[in-house]
Amino acid sequence: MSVATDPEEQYKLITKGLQEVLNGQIIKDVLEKEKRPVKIYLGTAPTGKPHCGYFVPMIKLAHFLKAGCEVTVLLADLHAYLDNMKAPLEVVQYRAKYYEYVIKAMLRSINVPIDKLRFVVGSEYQLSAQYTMDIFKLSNVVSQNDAKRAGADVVKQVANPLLSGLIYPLMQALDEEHLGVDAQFGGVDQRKIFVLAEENLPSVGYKKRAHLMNPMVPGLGQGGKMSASDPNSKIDIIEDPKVVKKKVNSAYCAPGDIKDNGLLSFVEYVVQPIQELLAEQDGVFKFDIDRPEKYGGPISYTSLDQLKADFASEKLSPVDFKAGVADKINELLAPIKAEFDASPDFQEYQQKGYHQEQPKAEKKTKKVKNKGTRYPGAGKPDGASAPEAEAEAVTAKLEEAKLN
Ligand code: STL
Repeated sequence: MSVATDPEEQYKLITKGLQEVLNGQIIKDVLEKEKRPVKIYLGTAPTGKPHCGYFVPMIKLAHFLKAGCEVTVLLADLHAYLDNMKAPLEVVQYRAKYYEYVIKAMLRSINVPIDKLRFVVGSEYQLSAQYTMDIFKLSNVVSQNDAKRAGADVVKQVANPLLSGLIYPLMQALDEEHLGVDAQFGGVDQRKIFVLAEENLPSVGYKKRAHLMNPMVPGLGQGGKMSASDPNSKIDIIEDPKVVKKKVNSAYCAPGDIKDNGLLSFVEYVVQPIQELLAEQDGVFKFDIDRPEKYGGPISYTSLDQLKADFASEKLSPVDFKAGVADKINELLAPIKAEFDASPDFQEYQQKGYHQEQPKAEKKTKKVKNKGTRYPGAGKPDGASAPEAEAEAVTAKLEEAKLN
């Protein structure tokens, strides 16, 4: 992979395909005036198993690295915990490791050199005295309302919201300073937190960062939905080829409909950009469908527009298109699966991180009256322990997981 050195070319690559850029001038100044690598980070909370949608941010990491940037991936373990305990402390360290292995394998699978890529686990610095003091400082300049609104698109919304949901956005803003970056990258769903960071870091003596936002790419369910309760709406990165076929076959894909079509979006936002990256040339596209002879034989597309046009006019049927997509996904996942199969560590992290994962059955919940602060445990998930014990357990469990 060749690395871009011309500031204009670098900036184009850094912002390629993004939906929105805030304060791009900060990046231009680093490239043109300071003439040093731009430092960018992507934060991810290691909760559920990474799925094929993960290729979308990975493609951007590839662009950043190709533009000579120093890229950090923050494995935000405490954020995963703060977000309604989406990842319990017992397993969050394993999930963080699993994410690291998956991300590295994904990048290697698309020929991206990862020597300039740094992984940081949040709890490594977010439990320091200085970071804690910064949360307190920020909590003195950000209103409860603003913190709540900032997290509205990111923090799971529940009937009786916990205080953790207000801390989450403050910490994300502080991560920019503590990771020492020039810019933060994420999906456009992060926008409100990004704006909170821009508006408030200067009030506690830190500089404002640039923000880079990817569009949201639809999943495989109807209306582009990806739902935790429907396992068919997401294809894991480590998935058996037969399961891939099954999930693709069950994806919503109405004949002639190119608007509400998650598979077509996948081709547009993942397959094509990866091909462009691998070929180091824009506009390349190759999509082959191994159609049986009795239905007309193999088809080969060299343009996404042609593929879309044929699907829209129903010249290309959902069945044939799905067969092509399933093959493509399996082709993309094969080298990643091979790394997984060859690495006992990779397997161990998956096993330990997700062994207790069970499909969330719709639980019948009793309507609990909001009893306010006189009842500190009210509305907490089952099994939550006393606050002091919980606090000690946090540090102990994180330490224990690190030692293992
Ligand atoms: C998710 C899903 C997602 C993004 C994130 C979490 C981001 C988390 C995060 C945490 C701390 C940071 C930055 C980002 O400093 O799409 O569950």
